[in-house]
Amino acid sequence: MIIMIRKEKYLQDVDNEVKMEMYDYYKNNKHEMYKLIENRNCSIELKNIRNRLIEEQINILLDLCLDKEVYILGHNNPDCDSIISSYILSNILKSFDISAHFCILDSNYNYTFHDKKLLDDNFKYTPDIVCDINKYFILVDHNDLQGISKDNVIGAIDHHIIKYEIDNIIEAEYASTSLLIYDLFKNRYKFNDEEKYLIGLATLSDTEYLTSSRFTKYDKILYDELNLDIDVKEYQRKYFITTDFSNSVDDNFLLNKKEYLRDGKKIVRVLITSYDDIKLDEYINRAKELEYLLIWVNYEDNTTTIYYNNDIIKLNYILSSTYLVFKLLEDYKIKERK
Ligand SMILES: [Mn+2]
Repeated sequence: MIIMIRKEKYLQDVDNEVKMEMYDYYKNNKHEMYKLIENRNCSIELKNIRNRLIEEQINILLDLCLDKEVYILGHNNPDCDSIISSYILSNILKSFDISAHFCILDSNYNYTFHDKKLLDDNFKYTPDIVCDINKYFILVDHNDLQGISKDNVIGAIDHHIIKYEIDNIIEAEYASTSLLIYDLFKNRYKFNDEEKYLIGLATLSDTEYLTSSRFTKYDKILYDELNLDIDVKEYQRKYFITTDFSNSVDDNFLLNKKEYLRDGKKIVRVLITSYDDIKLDEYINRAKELEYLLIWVNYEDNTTTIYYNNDIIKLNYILSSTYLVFKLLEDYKIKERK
């Protein structure tokens, strides 16, 4: 197959007015560079360097795609953000004359039940189903290999913690990968209204409908830029799936638990989401018996209750990220000791 490339279509000039010495430091320390790119909140001094590094990373990624047939892949059990970011990125690459496919793998890639209705109602495209993984992939919304050979992965665009399994990663703390892709490419690609709508939906889904702490003021600026005509509360009522309390407590513990390793210690956390606190005590008692960490989020009152190690912590805001709950527990312990 012959693929025609017009490189000038995407290449952008990078800002030359950065402090070369500092720039070289990051350029020569990939680990440090990724960490700088990750942090949207970096100092003003570093902002230009960060921007330049990001633009260069995009150029590197696009360069690597030029002579290849590229498959854009989200994580397994894909959610709205995985599916939409792979779809959108494939459109962007195609606009640069890159042969790109938005895809899923043939096993373990059913849409997650959380987002199935949201996708079924709003997303009309079908991904390519890939059986043979001997292809070139760009990963979106995750950055671990999940069985794919490192040599077959060109790069990744993601908003989760970097696992350092692959090269050429653009990872930053955005509300959704879709919103990150929008920000990365908005000067190079003209997003149409439908694409903006889909990016909005992925962002709603990844932020519990704009209520989670993951949705920062920077994300809000970008989200507003999409200029969507969406009644968020209505979408939340329609599509946001909270814990099904017709299940037994133990079934819900099983369905909503995840294991974490923290300072060498295994912690099992259960995340329960609800519109009231009626069954809260029952769940706390069970978490106590099992010695689990329980995070209970009430989306009606916008409150969070955390049970861990015989302590109950009540928050007057939503904190559903387990990672942030760990940080909160650690801070709380330090304050206790003082
Ligand atoms: Mn995501």
